[in-house]
Amino acid sequence: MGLTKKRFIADFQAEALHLFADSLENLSPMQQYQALAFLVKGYYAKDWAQTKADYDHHQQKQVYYFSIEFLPGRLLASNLLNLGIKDTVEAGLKQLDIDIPDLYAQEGDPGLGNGGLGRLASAFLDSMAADGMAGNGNGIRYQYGLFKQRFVDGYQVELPDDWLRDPYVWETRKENRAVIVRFGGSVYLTPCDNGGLEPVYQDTDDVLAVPYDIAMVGHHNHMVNTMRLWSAEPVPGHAHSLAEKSRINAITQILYPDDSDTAGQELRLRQEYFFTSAGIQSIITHYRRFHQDLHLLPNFVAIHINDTHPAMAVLELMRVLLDDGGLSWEEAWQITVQTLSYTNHTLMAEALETWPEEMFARLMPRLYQIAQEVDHRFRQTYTPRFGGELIQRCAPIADGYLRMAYLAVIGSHAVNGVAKIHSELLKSSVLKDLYTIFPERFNNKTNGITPRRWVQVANPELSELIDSAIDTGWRSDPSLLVPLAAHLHDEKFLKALHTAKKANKEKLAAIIFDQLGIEVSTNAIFDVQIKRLHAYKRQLLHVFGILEAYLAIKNGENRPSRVHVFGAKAAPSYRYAKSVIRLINAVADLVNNDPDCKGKLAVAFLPNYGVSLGERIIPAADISEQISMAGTEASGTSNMKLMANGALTLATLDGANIEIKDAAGEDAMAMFGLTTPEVAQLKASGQYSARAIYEADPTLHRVVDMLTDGTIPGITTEGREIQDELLVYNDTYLVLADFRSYVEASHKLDALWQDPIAWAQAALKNIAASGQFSADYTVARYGRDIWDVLPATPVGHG
Ligand code: DL6
Repeated sequence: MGLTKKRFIADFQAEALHLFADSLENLSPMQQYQALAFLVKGYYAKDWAQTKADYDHHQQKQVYYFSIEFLPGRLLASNLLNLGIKDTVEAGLKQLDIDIPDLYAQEGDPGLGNGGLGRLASAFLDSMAADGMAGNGNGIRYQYGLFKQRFVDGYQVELPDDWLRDPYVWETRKENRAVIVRFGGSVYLTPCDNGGLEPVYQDTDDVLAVPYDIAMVGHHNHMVNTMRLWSAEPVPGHAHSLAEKSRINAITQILYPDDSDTAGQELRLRQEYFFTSAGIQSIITHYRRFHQDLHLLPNFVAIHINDTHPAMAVLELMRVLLDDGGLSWEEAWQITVQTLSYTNHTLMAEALETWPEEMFARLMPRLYQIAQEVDHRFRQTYTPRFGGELIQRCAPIADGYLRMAYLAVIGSHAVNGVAKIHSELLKSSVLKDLYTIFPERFNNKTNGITPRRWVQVANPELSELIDSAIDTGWRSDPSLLVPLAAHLHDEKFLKALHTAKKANKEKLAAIIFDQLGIEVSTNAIFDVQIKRLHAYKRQLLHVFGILEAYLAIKNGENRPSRVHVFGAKAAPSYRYAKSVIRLINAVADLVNNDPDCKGKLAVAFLPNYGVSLGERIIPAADISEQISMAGTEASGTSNMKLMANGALTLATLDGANIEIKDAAGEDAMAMFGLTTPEVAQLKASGQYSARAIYEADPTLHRVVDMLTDGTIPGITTEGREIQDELLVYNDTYLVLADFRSYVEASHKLDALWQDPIAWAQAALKNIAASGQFSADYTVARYGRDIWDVLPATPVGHG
């Protein structure tokens, strides 16, 4: 948009006056932020309305991305960037003498997700808008986001994340689009006029689903899509008791701080049905404003099931088509399968959702009837060809449970994993039987990230350097980063790369000092691991690497200086993960307070990791730790963000690390550890003995002993628990098996660090190859292969 600095300043002053009846300079930073955010909302409002009108007018096919989690991060800077007015606005703020970083920091960070899955969903919404695809998000407006993490005596303490305490400027309540979601009661079928059967509901618990819409602003294309988050409220005019009211409010009150099990089962199930039903109903209502014929639904609507949480979209869409649309089962089923698609994000058995039949039938009796019919027909259709045993293994209902991943595959025309290896493993393990039946449905869509946020907004130093070398085309088309590799032998450029990294390290060092009181040297290697705390991600292996270095330093060995930076939340009910947090903090205390380690080794565990903290850590990273046991991390996305910022990946051959290796080259990273087939073979052989490895490696022996011998003060209980997991329960995630090769790979990086030019070259190779992981290309591939929706904005050659 053609905005001048002068005009912006006048608009901003007028907005401040309008909102707060005062002049800008008298407002608090929070008020100034709100005035600016409201102003920006006004700048795109017309495009938002126009985009919706255009989609309706051209009857463009719409994608609805159903996800129980979204992690949009702060929106002010990214909206300004996408509108093309960031530089103008910042120049205006400067003229007004407003502290720009402080202003941005006023914005809350909506913690509406746990980790990678939620962030990916938000990246996809951002990219669909950038690509000019008609993409909508559909989720839950949790009143409390993921907990705020604090450390007290090294222990994780969870505080409520009351993110709506200050008004959330970006949302717009759409009361006129509210729908009713029905729970419980009973349902029976009765003959109706057209000779069929129609359901009659009795004694249902009705809940009003009220949508709050948030704009997803496209990059420089005047297109603005919508993320719709639903809030549960009592139905006006219904005589709800107080207890009923609080049960209704509870539906959208909290996000489950756990992505790996179904804690709080019944409420979680209610949440899933709530946002799925509200989404489907509103899609069909909108569709029916323009079309009579429901058979054409797949021509105009694609609904994507992000992990299994919205898998009951299969049943809910069937319900609406059968009961409200009056279609036959066969017609409704064909439409449903053509409309739906599903992404699996994990192979972990504990994360594959199942629901007890009794609970499901009690909460959603009509959906349960439909599920039984789906199950019955599935068995009837495929048993003759595939045999009863295979069908029993993969039917949607078995042994008293509904199996949501299986239901999602059976009710979708496309199923994908999120990295090449993960998609292959789906076919050979958890979804093997369904792959046998429906091979044509399976495909891979490797995850992607938003370089606009992770490079352009988070790392202006690097962005400007790239501009100076290859011009600005990469900002819209990150595949144009490839020619950066021409600077591989340009020493001036390599030095400038180092300087840009150093500037980001200075900023992170200031945050570390501010938050933890730890002084770190920015000449050190910044070695970063940022992700949910889970045993399979093996933060423990990283800790063991630190202890190995600690022992070496105590032994007088000279190593390049390293600062180990962690960011990780553990699910409150995940005891082992919390013990690892306690251990990391205890190791930090040990190392940071040991004079022998000064300037050589430091550990900083920054609390409350989330999108905004990620934006501070990632640009400063030299090493990206991606060290899950091979075959467990579906893809990972922090690996892509860190790579794009020039960090060298220290990794197992797991998830998207493999594709990063193929893109950047093996010499631009450090790979180690058992491969997925080796892990599988070792486990299957029954020959693995963690104790034998421990006995055979004196350094490892010493490291494992440190957990309980008092060297690391304050971890008596946790140290024992972790040691038992390794030596008594035989090390589920093969930490000891990979220890030696991990340490060797890490030493390889130490050696490379001694040659700053060689290091900068490796960093450059990563940056130049990172463009292919832009989510703009990922969603374009979803559009082409799955949704049948083409980008309206050219997206380059990713
Ligand atoms: O696909 C996004 C993200 C992947 O990058 C991670 O590898 C994967 O762990 C995560 N999966 C989940 C699902 N639940 N669990 N566990 O969050 O998805």
